Amino acid sequence: MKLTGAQILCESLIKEGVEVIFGFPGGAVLPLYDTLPHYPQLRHILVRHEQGAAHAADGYARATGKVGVCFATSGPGAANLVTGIANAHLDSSPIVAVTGQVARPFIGKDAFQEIDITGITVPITKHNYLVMEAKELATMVKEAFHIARTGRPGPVLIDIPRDVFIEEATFRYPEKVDIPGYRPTLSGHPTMIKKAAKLINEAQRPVIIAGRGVIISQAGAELTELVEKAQIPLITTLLGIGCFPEKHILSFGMLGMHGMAYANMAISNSDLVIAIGIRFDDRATGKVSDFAPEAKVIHIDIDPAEIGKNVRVDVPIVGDVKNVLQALNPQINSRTRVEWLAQVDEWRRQHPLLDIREHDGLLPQYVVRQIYEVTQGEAIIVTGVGQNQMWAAQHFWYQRPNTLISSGGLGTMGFELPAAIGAKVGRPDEAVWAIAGDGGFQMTIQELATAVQENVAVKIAILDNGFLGMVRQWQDLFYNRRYVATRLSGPDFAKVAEAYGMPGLRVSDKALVASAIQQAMDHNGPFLIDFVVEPEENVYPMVAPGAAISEIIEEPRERVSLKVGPSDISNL
Ligand SMILES: Cc1ncc(C[n+]2csc(CCOP(=O)(O)OP(=O)(O)O)c2C)c(N)n1
Repeated sequence: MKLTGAQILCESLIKEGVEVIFGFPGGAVLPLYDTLPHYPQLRHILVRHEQGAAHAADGYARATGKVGVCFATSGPGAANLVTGIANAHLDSSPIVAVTGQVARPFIGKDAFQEIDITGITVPITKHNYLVMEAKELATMVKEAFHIARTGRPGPVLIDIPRDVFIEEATFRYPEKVDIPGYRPTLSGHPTMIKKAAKLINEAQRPVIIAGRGVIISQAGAELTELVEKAQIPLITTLLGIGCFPEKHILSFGMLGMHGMAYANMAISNSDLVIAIGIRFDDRATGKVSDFAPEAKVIHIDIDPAEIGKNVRVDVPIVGDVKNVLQALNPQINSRTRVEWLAQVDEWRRQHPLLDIREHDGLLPQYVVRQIYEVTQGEAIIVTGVGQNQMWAAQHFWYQRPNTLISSGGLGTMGFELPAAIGAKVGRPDEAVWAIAGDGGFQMTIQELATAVQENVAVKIAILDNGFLGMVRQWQDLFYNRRYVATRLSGPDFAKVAEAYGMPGLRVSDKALVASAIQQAMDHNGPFLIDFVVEPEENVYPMVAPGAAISEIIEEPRERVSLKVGPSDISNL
């Protein structure tokens, strides 16, 4: 059967199970857009900026575990995807980005809207393709999806010249993929697994640090078995949050710069770190030479490039987390670790993170806590970057995988709204809340129009402190309170929401927070709340940049006077 390149692309996407595309048209992709109406199975969501398309595809991928897809035209359209592709790359999120390119005879001639997007995206994609013949397209799409979703997932870009969309070729979708040189190692080496089991069985003060690799590998059950059988405190990275129920008695929170003090102390005093599906990011490890100084390190990861990259490793295990844990768990002895757990628990009691000080004004932590209370923890939270991100991680208890969606590696302000739109499109059954800072929100604010036009019922909570809060916090703590370029004016976001066609509320009174959240939940459509919060609140605890994670700056004690805990916090 002969089809045009555009038809081949659409047929191939359907074969891959694609249902939604986030995109923005232009000249080079016009033949593709002209074909789309013939494929009603493919829902196209028109964003307002291509960065939004890439983030939405990323949010969709993280919320569903499927590959997210975005389209953009050549030149500026493709360039606008770059931040979103890099974001997906650093957080191992599987997306396929399709870009139009100028027609083949114009390539390399600085033609109108020509950029070398395959060149630009080499370091931020897992792989990319420039399709020079329509007959190659189906195989390339098949490979692209295979590469994006297997091994360590990540973004793949397919660049298609305008005339390739029009060229005809025989369509046959390949059954199988064969990419010599790309064979992710799935099973861990038995000798290494045996060594790891021995270390775990002999350890006196072990900790597990679990990351997004556990979520990607869907290894929650295997992780729980290991934690409970060996009675090991479980700590997560930011992106690992949700891989293990945070209300579980053996869950000891998040590590790192704004991690729980007791998690950082447990790691710093441990004799064995079992790192599972993590990449030892510097925000997690702090000063590497002082990281877990007394511990041996077992590192399980599917990407061999991660092993030994940042932290010395005693037992490397390259493989898919689920497979490795299935092989490891039977070799682990059931045992108790009364003293060690009592010690870690004692640190948890000495350094409670859950306190919110008594204050007449509206504290941002209080808003996050109220979202937790009103949703009863049943929501997907998509964060911006900065203080709002850390409070969302600290003051909400995540019980399920993929319920915290956050830009961890790249730290991309503006991720929250488009990624929340993607998450809600992928999981319409879930309540999806974007928790934003007023700075980051203004970077992709235009996607409010996308939510309205497509009636995507995201709920948006802006923690509006009138500052680029996290940067102001660094100026406060490390630059003698010289607030340069961090005071931020912004609009009344509730009015902006209304102008875009969705309801908006502006809340500065503590007493009205819960009812506003409830009102948003009850509304059948997108809804925005502009929470005008205390402008100079800081995130604690904090480890200063470059310091060891054991050097924890805690909230000044006199400010912590009232405990406002969620009703079920006694289960912790
Ligand atoms: C695109 C981008 N530019 C700059 C930064 C640096 N940065 C990190 S946090 C932050 C402040 C964020 O302010 P806001 O969005 O208001 O959130 P808050 O920290 O106040 O919660 C900045 C500027 C970034 N992470 N991303």
